[in-house]
Amino acid sequence: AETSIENRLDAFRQRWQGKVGKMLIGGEWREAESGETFSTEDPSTGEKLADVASAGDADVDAAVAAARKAFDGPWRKVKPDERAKLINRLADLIEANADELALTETLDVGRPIQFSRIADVGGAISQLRYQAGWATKLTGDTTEISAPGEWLSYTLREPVGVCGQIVPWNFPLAMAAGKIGPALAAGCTVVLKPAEQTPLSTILLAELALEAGFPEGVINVITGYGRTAGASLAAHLDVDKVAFTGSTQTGKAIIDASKTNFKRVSLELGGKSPTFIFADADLKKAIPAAAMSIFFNAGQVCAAGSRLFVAEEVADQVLEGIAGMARMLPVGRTLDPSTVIGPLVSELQLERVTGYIESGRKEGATVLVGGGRKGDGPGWFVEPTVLVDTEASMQVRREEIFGPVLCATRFTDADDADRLGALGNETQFGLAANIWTRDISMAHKLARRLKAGSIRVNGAGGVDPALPLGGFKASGWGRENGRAGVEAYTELKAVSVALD
Ligand code: TXE
Repeated sequence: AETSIENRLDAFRQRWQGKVGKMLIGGEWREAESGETFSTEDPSTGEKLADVASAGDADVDAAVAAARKAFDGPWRKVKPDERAKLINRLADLIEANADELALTETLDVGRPIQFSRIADVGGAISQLRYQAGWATKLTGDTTEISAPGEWLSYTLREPVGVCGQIVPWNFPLAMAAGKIGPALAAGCTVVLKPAEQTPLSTILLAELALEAGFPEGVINVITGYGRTAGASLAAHLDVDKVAFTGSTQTGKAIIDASKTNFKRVSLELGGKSPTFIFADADLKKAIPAAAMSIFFNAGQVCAAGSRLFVAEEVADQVLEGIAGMARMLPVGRTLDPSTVIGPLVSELQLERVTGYIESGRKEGATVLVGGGRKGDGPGWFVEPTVLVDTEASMQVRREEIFGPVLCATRFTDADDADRLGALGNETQFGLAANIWTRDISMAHKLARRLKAGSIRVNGAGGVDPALPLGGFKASGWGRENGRAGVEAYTELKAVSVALD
């Protein structure tokens, strides 16, 4: 049975108030060597939730050294089935602590309480259970080679080593699980850094990892700012791989920093994903899905459907339908169980998003619904917004807004798959796309033409750990999840033995 919200809030306050959230380094809980801290707030109210340690170079060094020691020592000897058991045990502990984790995510991220249990806690559990399975299933190949004589040639898949993992603030717990899961399954050790806006659930995750029985140093958590702790981790000479999810701009900084030692880099960056609704689509499904694709989590989703291309014949009906949802969806504080749309994560994000809406107005877009901040605080709420008459050249059509702002455009019958594909591909991004049509050939033709890592046809949904996730172009490097995701935590080695 779920404990009441009041009891859970009391427990939360007791857990965090007047204390400094510590970092897990080499199995020990530590404050920053400098003694510096920073605070995190509830985006619904602007109130401070907790202070946590602010890592500097010395702390990053210590965490990397601990991860190295574990990688070279005890973790090496842990067999695949034992790694799987540990990862599954962590998933079980997350399940057992679902109430606390869900409330923490609601308060720290600004996730409406009705979603945090399924999206955050459920997402983390499914990630870990899926990834645990890979620990016992990674294999190399044997191959005949063409050199003279008789040979035995085979490939070894080895863990890449010490991994720095940098996570953003929109889905901290689920993304942290999605990062550590494949790394641990492959036999790597990790130094994980949550975003400075949302460190709390990752600290809880570290506690549960200790309880699950991971050897010390296998999972290290450092909290801190991107420009200090994040940059230091990305540049560290003893980190073998950095896995990053966040903005395209910071992705570039990660690439630069990785040059110190040619560490492996995987990047899951921004998006500007299109939704196509054709005249023959099942509009009863397409309209709410298109609306939730951009309004869910107040648009703070990398794969959000932020550009809508709708067939002229049904455009009025679709736009009115989406606008109706924008007016009707309850926007409000995250602890209210009826809230569907919560706040943006910070005042800075509020300024960014309202700034984009203004720029759209200035460049000639029309606001069909919404159009600005909701209320005047406290809390960083933005009205679900639809901009129509948008042009490809507009900033709102080209850049990731990361707020509940949809840019809509009509297309006509004359637009064939080539032309629509080009429309979909008009931005620097290529993360995801949604297609709504009953014309199966058109759906498959368009899916081929779109430069996007994930495509959904006639259905909506979030991340599934079995499916590769990642982007074309400026949306990133590599794929997370699926086989490709776990293999990205391995090095491939070819061994040839002359048998003659
Ligand atoms: O992201 P950053 P921000 C996009 C979205 C949003 C914009 C800005 O468009 O409006 O980014 O958000 C760490 N070296 N996305 O500024 O900076 C930082 O501490 C190493 C899309 O919050 O990318 C945090 O842990 N690390 C995205 C993480 O990077 C650095 C989700 C993300 O922060 C660093 C989030 C540095 N130099 C934002 N600078 C998605 N793909 O879902 C920062 N960090």
